[in-house]
Amino acid sequence: MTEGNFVDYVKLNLTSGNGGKGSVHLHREKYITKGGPDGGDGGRGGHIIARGNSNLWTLYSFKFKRHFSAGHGEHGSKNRSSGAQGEDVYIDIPLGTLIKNSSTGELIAEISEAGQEIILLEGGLGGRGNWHFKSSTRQTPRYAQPGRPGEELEITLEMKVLADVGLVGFPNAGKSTLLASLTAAKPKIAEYEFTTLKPNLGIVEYRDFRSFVMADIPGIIQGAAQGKGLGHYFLRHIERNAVLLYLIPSDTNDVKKAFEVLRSELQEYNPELLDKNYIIVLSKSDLLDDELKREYASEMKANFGDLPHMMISSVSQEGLIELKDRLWNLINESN
Ligand SMILES: Nc1nc2c(ncn2[C@@H]2O[C@H](COP(=O)(O)OP(=O)(O)OP(=O)(O)O)[C@@H](O)[C@H]2O)c(=O)[nH]1
Ligand SMILES: [Mg+2]
Repeated sequence: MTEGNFVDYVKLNLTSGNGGKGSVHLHREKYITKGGPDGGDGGRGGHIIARGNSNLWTLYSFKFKRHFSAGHGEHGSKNRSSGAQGEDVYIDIPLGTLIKNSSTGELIAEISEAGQEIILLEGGLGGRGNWHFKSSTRQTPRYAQPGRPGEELEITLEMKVLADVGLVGFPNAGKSTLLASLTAAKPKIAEYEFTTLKPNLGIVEYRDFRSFVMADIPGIIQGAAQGKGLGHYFLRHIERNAVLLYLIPSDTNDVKKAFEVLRSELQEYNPELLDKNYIIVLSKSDLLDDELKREYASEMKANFGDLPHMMISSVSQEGLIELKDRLWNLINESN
């Protein structure tokens, strides 16, 4: 399965507001017979503004509302009073969404922060009232600008579907292999480091037709939070996963140390990552003979105690069914 299958799309039609007309008005007052021009400016039309909202997780709300029109500016009036501005319309958009121009495919913006605002379409400018056009030769201009019309645009929102489980581990830990054995995804797998350069997602079919989404990301190395290896580029992908699976290969000398390095990289990047539910998984158990397996099992028990931990092999399939059960429970505890 490719990444493309996990992207949700929606098309929206946007119309910004027309600018109000400038006013043609000549000042009139008792005792002043011939006042000058005093027609005010039209108000600008409303903008259409995209706004990042961290409480939204899907594009679902747009299934019911696809047209957004901003308000028109009001016309100017006498005494140089400007027309009111047309009402701006804000479209709340989940974080991690790309906004593209539907007809050209051009990227307009990426919404990545709560409160981030981007004007997608400007409202038309209000026309200038006739008092702007007064000159020595033209004392009483009977002309004012019309407002500029609003614009129309069709945009496409593209959002990466959130993964329920994020795989965290050093390069070569076997993350992609695990994804490939639990899902129909076909990530690249190789015996060298940094085989995976961008996240892969797969759907884990679970019993009774249930399923969850697992994300495989590039390997983490010490210093990743400061940009070593593939750095920040990938850490942001696990910020949005419900559960973390720390994968540590069984040819690691010090499993506890490896786990601590992974945790401290995540912590340095974003301490909230440590609040997520997680499980520590020793991979490649097929490389161990029974005696070594027992040794690792008791070492993990001693180091991790009640923290969720287990041993698996993607090659021999050992532990994979239990792993799915445990992940399912952790995901549901997190929700
Ligand atoms: N014996 C054995 N080898 C495994 C197992 N899982 C993965 N491997 C091997 O370990 C190597 C690395 O596997 P990958 O799945 O590419 O590791 P990764 O964690 O995705 O690595 P990066 O993408 O570089 O971060 C490959 O040669 C795999 O064949 C396993 O369960 N048993
Ligand atoms: Mg990989």
